[in-house]
Amino acid sequence: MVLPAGISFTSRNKVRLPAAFNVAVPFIDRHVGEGRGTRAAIRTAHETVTYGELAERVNRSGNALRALGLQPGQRLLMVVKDCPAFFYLFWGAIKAGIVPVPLNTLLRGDDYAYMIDDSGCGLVVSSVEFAGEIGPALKQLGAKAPKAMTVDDFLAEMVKAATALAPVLAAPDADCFWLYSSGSTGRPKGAVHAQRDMVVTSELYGVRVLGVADRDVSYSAAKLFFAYGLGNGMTFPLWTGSTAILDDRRPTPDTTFANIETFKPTLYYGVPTLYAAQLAALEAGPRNLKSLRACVSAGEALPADMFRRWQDKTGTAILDGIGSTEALHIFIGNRLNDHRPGTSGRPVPGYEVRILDDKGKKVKAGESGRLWIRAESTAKYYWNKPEKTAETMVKGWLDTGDTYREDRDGYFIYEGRSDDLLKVGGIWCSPVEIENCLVGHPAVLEAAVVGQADEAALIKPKAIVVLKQAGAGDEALTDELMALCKKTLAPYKYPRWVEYVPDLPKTATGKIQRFKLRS
Ligand code: 3UK
Repeated sequence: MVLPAGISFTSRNKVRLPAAFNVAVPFIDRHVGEGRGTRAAIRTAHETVTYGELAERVNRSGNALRALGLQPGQRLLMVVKDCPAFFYLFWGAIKAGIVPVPLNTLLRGDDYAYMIDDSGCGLVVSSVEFAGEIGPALKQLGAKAPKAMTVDDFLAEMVKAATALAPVLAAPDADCFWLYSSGSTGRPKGAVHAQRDMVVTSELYGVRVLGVADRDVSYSAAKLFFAYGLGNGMTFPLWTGSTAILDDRRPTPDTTFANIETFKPTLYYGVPTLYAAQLAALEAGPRNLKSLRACVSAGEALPADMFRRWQDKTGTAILDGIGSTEALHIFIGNRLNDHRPGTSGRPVPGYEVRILDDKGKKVKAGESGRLWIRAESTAKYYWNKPEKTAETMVKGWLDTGDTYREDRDGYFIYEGRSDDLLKVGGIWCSPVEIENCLVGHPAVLEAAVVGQADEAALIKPKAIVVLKQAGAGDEALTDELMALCKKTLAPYKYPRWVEYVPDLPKTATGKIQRFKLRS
């Protein structure tokens, strides 16, 4: 695939872009000019959207956003399921100079209220399915609430809007879009990404590692709101003029296998928890996965045993790679012709990596330490969080918060988080948030949450609870605690096990020592 006009990469993998630039032009508009107007950009169970239609709808969307009062630089919050309107909103905003902020669609009203307020957005557009959480969030904000509408109402605005839109030009490192990322304590942080960041991930990982090209059909079970899904299911296909498959349902073994059989994708992107469920489902009988040339996994480490079982059953490798919201996509990954199960692979060319000890010195060969990376796709800063920014983004380097070791052959082995955060089904989960929910139950005095491996060797939250009345809780109480968490928090965060103890190990300053509970 030839790079778009005016864009190149140096021999050291640095991107060169025009000084006045809008990233919607190479991702959306150029395909029409290059003769791909009638090719499918998006396929769903209900419709196909061609590149020509996409370009026109992106223009209508940008015009509609401006007509709704959004100014260049203002934020558009999107709580949108995987559907073509996600593309229209995201790219329409960017082309009109507005900053789209896609949010995790699995969160609760309280989470949304925080992000709506923190972002200072001018408009919230959400799929009608999430009204039950967005409604209360807006109510909670009262007079501070911005304008809000459903995706369907927005589509109606688009119909009224003009079909031509000139791109608003900006510098390649100008703010372009945000993604929220969670921490172990405190609220989510808006990671601000620049115009050039999607160009960098699409070319360095999408094209040069995975070989994504115009004949590929990409299907990401990981949703578009996730930086991983955003790359897999939207930016890589659009960068290469190829096709993305979208499904708005919750991914299960049944829906994902049926989609692979129907749409015959060449690339499939999942997370370990889903691969585990798919492997269990494959015990019941084979499925036709012959269209796939590669499968990718990220979000949490893929156990080596799952790699082998998947290869035995399907004949296809799962390429594990580590990425992050701040890096935008995968920066260490396995390749089709170079992979080692149980590792995250080798650094993606264009991403510098180093493993540092407690004093900030490089560790000796083979020793573990904290992984830092440097590249042109990393977030510029966290919105409104100068201290977090200063801690995490230091002289162009990004602290991943992960502990890693490099083996003798240059493969990187994940050894856990440097903080207490958990990844559950590939999505962040803060132990503190779950603990705060558990102590909201009248019977609970204190709680600590740690990760524990399930039968597929994947981490899930476990609660260790001290009751107000001495003694152990019964099964009914355990059910109540699980139900409380499911109702109050994003449902994937509930503890899968509850253990009752007389007291918790604490530091002299009263901080729970979660590491003692893990062992
Ligand atoms: C962990 C992994 C071991 C690790 C993501 C691909 O997951 C993504 O972004 P998030 O911001 O989380 C980042 C953190 O998740 N992690 C991710 N992948 C792996 N740990 N092995 C892996 N393969 O702690 C990392 O710091 O939610 C993944 C592409 C884009 C992404 N945003």
